[in-house]
Amino acid sequence: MKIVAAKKILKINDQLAAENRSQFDAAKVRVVNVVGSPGAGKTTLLEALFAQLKSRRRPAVIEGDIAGSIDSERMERIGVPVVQINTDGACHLDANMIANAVKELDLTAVDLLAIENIGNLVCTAGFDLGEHLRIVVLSTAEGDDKAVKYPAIFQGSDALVITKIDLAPHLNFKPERITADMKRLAPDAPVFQVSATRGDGVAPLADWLSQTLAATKPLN
Ligand SMILES: Nc1nc2c(ncn2[C@@H]2O[C@H](COP(=O)(O)OP(=O)(O)OP(=O)(O)O)[C@@H](O)[C@H]2O)c(=O)[nH]1
Ligand SMILES: [Mg+2]
Repeated sequence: MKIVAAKKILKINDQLAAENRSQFDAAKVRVVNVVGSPGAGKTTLLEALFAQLKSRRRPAVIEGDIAGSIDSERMERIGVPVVQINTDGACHLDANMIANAVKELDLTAVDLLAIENIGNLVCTAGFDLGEHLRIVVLSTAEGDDKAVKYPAIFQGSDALVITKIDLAPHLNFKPERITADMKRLAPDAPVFQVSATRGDGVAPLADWLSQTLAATKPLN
């Protein structure tokens, strides 16, 4: 019997992620990995962010979905270059998928690459893609207890974006509860409260993202 240890697979992923990051650094492209549950509001947030950032950054997107190209079509509608990855069942993107998707992009025409990961709070936590920043998106509809129940994804993120804050009054969602949990798990990570559909809170997030990515030093 042959057993391939998960640790070995993760090690190979980490090596490929480091190669991706070197390629991004050489091309002066800054990369953000956007993670969160299905329907949390990742694509809507990216649409709102790009509207804010378009005068400052040249964005592109890699969209990860189990199937279909709905989110890529949304990006095409707002004029953002996009590559769709269909994982055909896998619950997260990995560094090899990103390496292949990047071949389809002209990195000389891009300085901000957003990767929308598969909607999942568990599998996405373990896989470095070669990004510079990871942002976890949590919508008010999911409940304010999620950082306690799914700590790894919050612990490994550089910022928490609470979305659908316009719905909070209907959902008994307490932003201060998840903010306290996030501070415990990732003390340096800022927490943003956003309504992407109304545009509330998007500007401070766009400013933070822009400044933080600009200040990010090559990691390899
Ligand atoms: N009220 C409200 N609705 C929102 C907000 N952001 C997103 N939505 C809605 O939430 C639903 C899901 O949004 P998406 O942006 O597609 O979510 P997603 O995380 O990209 O979903 P997947 O890619 O399928 O994982 C859509 O009906 C959006 O219109 C928000 O800030 N407020
Ligand atoms: Mg989406």
